[in-house]
Amino acid sequence: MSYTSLSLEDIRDLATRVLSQNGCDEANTQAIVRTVVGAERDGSLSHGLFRVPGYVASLRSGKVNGKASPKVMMNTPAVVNVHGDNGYAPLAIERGVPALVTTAKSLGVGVMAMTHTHHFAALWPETESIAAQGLIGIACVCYMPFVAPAGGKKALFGTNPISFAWPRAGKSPVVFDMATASMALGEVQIAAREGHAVPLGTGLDSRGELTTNPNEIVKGMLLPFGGHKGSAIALMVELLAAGAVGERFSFEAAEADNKDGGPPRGGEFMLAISPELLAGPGWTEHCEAFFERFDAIEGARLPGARRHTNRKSDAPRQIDAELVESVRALCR
Ligand code: NDP
Ligand code: PYC
Repeated sequence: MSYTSLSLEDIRDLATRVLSQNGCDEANTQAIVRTVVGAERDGSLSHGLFRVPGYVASLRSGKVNGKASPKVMMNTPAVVNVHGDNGYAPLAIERGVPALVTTAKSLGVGVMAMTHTHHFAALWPETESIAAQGLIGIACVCYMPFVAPAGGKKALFGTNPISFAWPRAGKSPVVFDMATASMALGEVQIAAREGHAVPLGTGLDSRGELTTNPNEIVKGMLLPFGGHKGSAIALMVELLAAGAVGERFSFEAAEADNKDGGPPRGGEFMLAISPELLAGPGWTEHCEAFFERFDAIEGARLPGARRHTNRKSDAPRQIDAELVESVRALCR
């Protein structure tokens, strides 16, 4: 493996050039770039520059609208509807979250139903932006069928990530952001690129046999995390991110997709909750006492802590050299 050293500014410049030269307007470019740079800064390697070739493929094929202007509507006082204008998700999220936050701060809870978007990023940017306003954030999306329900050997679920962020005064939020597949597809693809085996139980080959070879899993299917329990959560994500918001299930998204390598059209479900309005004053102290107990357990760490530690460093990031070359080659 060889690496290219890039500062966060270099990463921002490269991603900006590639996206703006391949059909994104300024607003969409900047929103996507924020997720790409944030991912590389935090060490979310499967959802930073790694995704840029896919973003470009769908701009070039015309599947995704690089000049999308997402519209925010309030269907009821508690429900924020965002129509993404067939663009990438980051701009739709950035436009919708302020209305969601206002709703949750006044009613105690708000739901956001996002449709007509293409999501190819991590979910922590949206849940962290909700937590930054003192609210609990939950988000999930579905994808294309890559995951077999527990007990089955046919993919139906997407890798279906779910993220949860808990606000903390003066501290980074507690955030988890995880595929409900045993591993995100991007992580399996990176293992294949780097020639690493993955743990047994991650997925099946195309004949439905367990394998540790990531190349075989990419041709076959992933399994949910945690057997039937993860499978139930992956099912819930399909129902929330497609059924509840009125967008495509993973299998419908795949059927409608042009297979250009970029993300299919889909929706996102988001929930914001005010602990202040639910629990009343004192919730912060109460929960911080819980986190103190957690931190006292040797060997345990809070989810999100690895990323938030990485975030403090402004040193150059070491990026796979072939990836950097392939992204540079997309500049016109
Ligand atoms: P991981 O399994 O790497 O991590 C999942 C979560 O567990 C993270 O919040 C992580 O925190 C936390 N965690 C990891 N190790 C520990 C530990 N030892 N103790 C406590 N917490 C821990 O993520 P995945 O591979 O499942 O997913 C990677 C990304 O892929 C996600 O950002 C997800 O949103 C994205 N994705 C996006 C999809 C899409 O359609 N847009 C589809 C599928 C996935 P930390 O980060 O601090 O390590
Ligand atoms: O890593 O599974 C994944 C994924 C799908 C869409 C974006 N990331």
